[in-house]
Amino acid sequence: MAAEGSLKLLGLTVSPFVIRVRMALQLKGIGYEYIEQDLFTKGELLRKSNPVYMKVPVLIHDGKPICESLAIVQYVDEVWAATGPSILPADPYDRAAARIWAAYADSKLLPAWVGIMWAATEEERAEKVDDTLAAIGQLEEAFGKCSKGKAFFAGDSVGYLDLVVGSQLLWFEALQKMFGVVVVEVGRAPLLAAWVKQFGETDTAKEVVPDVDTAVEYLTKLQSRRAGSTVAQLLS
Ligand SMILES: N[C@@H](CCC(=O)N[C@@H](CS)C(=O)NCC(=O)O)C(=O)O
Repeated sequence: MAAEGSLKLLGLTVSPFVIRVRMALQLKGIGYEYIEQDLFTKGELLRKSNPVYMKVPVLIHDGKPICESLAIVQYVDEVWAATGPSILPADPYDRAAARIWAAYADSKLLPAWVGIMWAATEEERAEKVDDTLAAIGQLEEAFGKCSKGKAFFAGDSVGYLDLVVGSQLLWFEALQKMFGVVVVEVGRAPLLAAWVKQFGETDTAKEVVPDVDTAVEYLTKLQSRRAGSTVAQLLS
């Protein structure tokens, strides 16, 4: 296990990308120093650690920075393979499926719901809601296949795909609160609706995910500071 101080995480509390990394570290029971970043000013440490994208999360392990949340979660799983539960499935086919659906969740689902928040017109918002629900429909099917009848994407307990999709649930709540949009609706996605409930009750979610009001406040602040700008700096 990493000693305190040799593992640092540069993050933003409400970022789904950061949340999934914190969940991975929580699952493994690994201690780390968390350093919240101001993405409006971007400090020296972030610029130096992730000079290509200057985005969070960045994990700094013994002075070596690792960026991109999916790469970080896989890194954590490999480096601390002997600590805590495995995050990626052991079976190569299941592992490939989890990676494929994780890529889908980030490339299709996430931009769709981010689009709901930043839509310029009601028409555009309705389009983004449709895109989001279509992606949820795909993930409902994926859940059926991956979970094999169990409670989580990974089976009996939380794994890679649970973290990748689960890290976005905070914002689903925020979307409901701010725009009245129900992303995972029991009639359309019964398996995912049951999973959302189960996932929310895990220690992983309880210890890592902030209160929905934190997300709402952050978005409200962004909206006022970036009127007319795109979402690129928040979540892409
Ligand atoms: N693909 C990246 C995305 C990370 C990302 O977009 N982070 C946002 C916060 S949610 C960020 O740092 N934005 C700052 C910027 O775009 O300048 C990952 O998976 O880590």
